[in-house]
Amino acid sequence: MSTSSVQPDTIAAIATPPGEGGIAVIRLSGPQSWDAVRQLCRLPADAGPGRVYFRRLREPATGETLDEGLVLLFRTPRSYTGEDAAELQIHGSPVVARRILSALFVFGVRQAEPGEFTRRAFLNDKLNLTQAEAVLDLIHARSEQAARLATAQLANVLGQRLQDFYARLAALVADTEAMLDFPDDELPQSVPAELAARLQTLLADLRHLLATAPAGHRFREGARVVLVGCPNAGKSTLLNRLAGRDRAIVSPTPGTTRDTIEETILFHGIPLTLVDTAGLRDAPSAIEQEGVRRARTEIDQADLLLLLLDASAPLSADEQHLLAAVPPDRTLLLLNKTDLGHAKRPADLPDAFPAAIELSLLADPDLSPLEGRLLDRLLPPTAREAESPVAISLRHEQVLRRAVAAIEAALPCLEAAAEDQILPAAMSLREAIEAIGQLLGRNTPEDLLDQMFSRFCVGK
Ligand SMILES: Nc1nc2c(ncn2[C@@H]2O[C@H](COP(=O)(O)OP(=O)(O)OP(=O)(O)O)[C@@H](O)[C@H]2O)c(=O)[nH]1
Ligand SMILES: [Mg+2]
Repeated sequence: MSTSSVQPDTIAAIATPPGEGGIAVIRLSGPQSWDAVRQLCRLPADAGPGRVYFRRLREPATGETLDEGLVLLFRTPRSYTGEDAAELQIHGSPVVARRILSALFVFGVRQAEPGEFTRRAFLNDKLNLTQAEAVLDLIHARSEQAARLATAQLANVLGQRLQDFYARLAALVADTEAMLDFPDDELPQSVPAELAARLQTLLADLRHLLATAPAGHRFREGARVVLVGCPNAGKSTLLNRLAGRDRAIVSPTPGTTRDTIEETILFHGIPLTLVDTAGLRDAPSAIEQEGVRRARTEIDQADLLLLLLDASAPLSADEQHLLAAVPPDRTLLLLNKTDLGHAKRPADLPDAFPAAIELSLLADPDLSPLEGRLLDRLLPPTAREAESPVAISLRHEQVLRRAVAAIEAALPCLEAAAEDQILPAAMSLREAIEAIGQLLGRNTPEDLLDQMFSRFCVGK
């Protein structure tokens, strides 16, 4: 979707991660890319795509050999970006890769910005915006599920669905606006009713897609799960059990954990950052006080809190303070140490919280009741039912909600079948179509694109 008439310049970047490796890849895109590579590698004048060249790469000024490697050329539009492009596969030394990149700059090539290759692919219609976003998702995927979703989105599964919505909305706008041409009092009542019915079906389909948002968000972003409680409640024991290894020190001495300890696990395909914190109490030592301060910061940042209480002792003043300090809607209460007794029960805890889970981290071989509840909180069963190859991101969700609101505004106008309601209906439908178009990258504001592509790495 080229909006700019300015001839693009030629960009280059190291596409492989920094550090040593088997190979490093330098990619170029733009009108000068073949020329620059030809000069650097002394390629034959008739060199072109479809062949792989093994060449020496030489420093332009001195002729010194910088490395040897494979050279590939791509002709517009059959490249990732849609432009003339080239790829150099060299030895995986960061020093050599940087020297070769600098040598290319001599031939009028410049360093690429983050995401600039993918942005060019988007501008040249090689990818729509949902596919460009999928490239980013795929690179950052932290679980198989996230990678699978990104692959489907890259294959344009989401794009096709949105294109279908776009086409249906465009037809609805045209048919609604056609009604404006009817002379007064001659509007057939069946027409707006038929349009309203089509709009209802479209609305249901949009809502169906919206229902995939919680899963899309979780699998992409994961969740930060923070373990809190009084000293000795069993927080570090829980971290170790969920992580499946002895990550944190466990001891009968209250105040063992002083700093926050993080461990990342995959939980049903969701990347979870588990955070063990210092036990919360009126801390006796300065070090422990700092730990308590950090624990409080973690409480604010958590997606979900697991608050551990000692089931074998009556509710203490510290525990009461804690219950008052955590947000019930983001907290799961655990009554641990049931092997030592039941001095308190779920019914003794404030009603504002969902029912507490009774368990013994020491004696229970199986934590599946806790894991089941944890999964329900992270990914509600309704979100799991909506399992589909597509799961939308936060950006998609926000824009789709705008489209849904606009359609909801248009519907009663059409259902009223009154002549003076047709124009407002058409205007609302145009708002909806604009929102769907924005998801696909049609008329997407420049600053939004900047924001999106700046999240890519250099070289992608
Ligand atoms: N009997 C019993 N002991 C437990 C249970 N869970 C943990 N413990 C013991 O309780 C003690 C404290 O456990 P930790 O996991 O270190 O507790 P913590 O909440 O991390 O404590 P701090 O780091 O001091 O805040 C250890 O001796 C654990 O073995 C349980 O279910 N039953
Ligand atoms: Mg601890």
